[in-house]
Amino acid sequence: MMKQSSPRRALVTGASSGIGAATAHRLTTEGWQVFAVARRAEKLEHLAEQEGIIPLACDITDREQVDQALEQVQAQGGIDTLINNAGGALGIDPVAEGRLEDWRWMFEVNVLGTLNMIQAFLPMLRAHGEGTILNVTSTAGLVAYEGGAGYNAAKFGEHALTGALRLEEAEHNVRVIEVLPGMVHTEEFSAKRLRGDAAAAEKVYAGVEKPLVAEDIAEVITSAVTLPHHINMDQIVVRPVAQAAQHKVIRKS
Ligand code: 8X3
Repeated sequence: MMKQSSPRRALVTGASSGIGAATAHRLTTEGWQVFAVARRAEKLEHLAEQEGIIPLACDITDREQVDQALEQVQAQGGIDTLINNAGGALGIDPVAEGRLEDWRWMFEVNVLGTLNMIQAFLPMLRAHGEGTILNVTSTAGLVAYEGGAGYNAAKFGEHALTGALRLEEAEHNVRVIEVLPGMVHTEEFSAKRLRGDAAAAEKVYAGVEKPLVAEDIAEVITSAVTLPHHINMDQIVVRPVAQAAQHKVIRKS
């Protein structure tokens, strides 16, 4: 069996911005080598300047592209850690009016894209001997809320996939970590969900003292994957103090 390689090597999806970009940066400052994956190559250019980051353009919803990414990673030494961060929400419609195309996109990127990555990279992680998979899901995968149904359904799905995977992979010594962020103020999450309405997106965080930022989640992810391999932080729910629960957010005007 191989031991943890030195330096550690990860692949991070959704790495062009937000939590993914912050995680790629944070890991490289800790001495890791990081394959930074995003759909469009031009969105990864700014990352390429950082030592230790290898940009890799790949649409995770396209299995052929994922298999090509696997080949490139294999050719460049492989990974011991897969961080499935790509995902997102689209729309805040009630179930009665939800748009099928939004639901489809959310299932594709949150559930099936994650599945593609796991299926492609599992043999490499098993062969390593001390592999790690970390899925960034959401508190939306634990509690449903009004206007959240499509995103809730997708994140409940990704949460379930993660739980089953942990049970299945323990015998292969692949640890499976789930990070479930609550309210995180990133430049893209709410803007995308609210179809580009920047003012409405800012209102999501209005009056919230110290909402979490991408770097906060990157810190949690880095801690979890840096712990000795026999320690599995299997579910980590991360919220700002001001968000005591999905339905209870303290706002100061
Ligand atoms: C984001 C958290 O509260 O918008 O995944 O569902 S929330």
